[in-house]
Amino acid sequence: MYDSDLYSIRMRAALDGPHEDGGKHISGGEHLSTKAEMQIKALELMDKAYAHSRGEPTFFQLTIDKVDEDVQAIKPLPVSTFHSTDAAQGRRIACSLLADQGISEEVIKKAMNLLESSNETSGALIINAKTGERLDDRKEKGIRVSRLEWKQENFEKWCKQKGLAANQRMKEALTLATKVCAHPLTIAELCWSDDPDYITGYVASGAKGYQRITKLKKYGEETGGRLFFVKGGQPIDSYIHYLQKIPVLIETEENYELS
Ligand code: WAQ
Ligand code: MG
Repeated sequence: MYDSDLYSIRMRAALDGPHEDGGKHISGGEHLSTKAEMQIKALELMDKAYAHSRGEPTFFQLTIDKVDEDVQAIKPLPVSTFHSTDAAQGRRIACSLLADQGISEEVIKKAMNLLESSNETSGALIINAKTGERLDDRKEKGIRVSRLEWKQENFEKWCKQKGLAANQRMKEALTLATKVCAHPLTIAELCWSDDPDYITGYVASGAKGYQRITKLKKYGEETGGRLFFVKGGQPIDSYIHYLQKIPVLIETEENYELS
């Protein structure tokens, strides 16, 4: 199925010291790569960190791990777009899309408050969809989803077929949402960027796909993040293991190899 060794490349960058010493999160990024493409991917991550609208990092870390686990190939979630006139309307749309997944008004309100007040998280917060309680114990670090990739060429072809612009942000976010929503514990994801210059966000679910909302925050704001709403009453250790460790490639055709 997949005959080449794979490497997980992860990057994190912060301002005024590393995250663990209180530095401000600037940027993170992750790739799955063959050895041949490792340098290109590492350079992409450097570019991402050092040309960032949240500021110029003073700390940058790159970690490379050889991947031993078997790769799972999954189809991208279908994409739909909701046009909002401003952030307030966008949030109302997001609330109704989350309610479609059976999440109560009270839990959605709690969740919105969490994202509205969060500008220091570098990962996602895992939320019990029934109670709104946070299930991971990672404080402002959250859980970073890693080991995921969508080959650029396949992504561009797929966008053309679907009549979508091949937007890199969407590529990253749709890759992540597809991995997250492929797990049976995930009910939905809510995301908007913490970058002040990016205001489009989304609600994603296995049931309804990747639902973009064109304006989900005010231009210039640095609050944002990711919430994963999960079924309650289940241990989340293996869920976290899946998010961090199981390699996932987005497959759009029979041939989904990275090279
Ligand atoms: N795993 C977990 N959480 C993450 C990850 C990850 N790999 N990457 C980012 N986050 C969290 C983290 O808290 C960030 O601060 C926050 O999400 C926002 O990340 O047009 O660009 O990369 O369809 O700033 C969505 C819409 C864009 C794209 C989201 O998020 C579109 C975006 P950012
Ligand atoms: Mg960001």
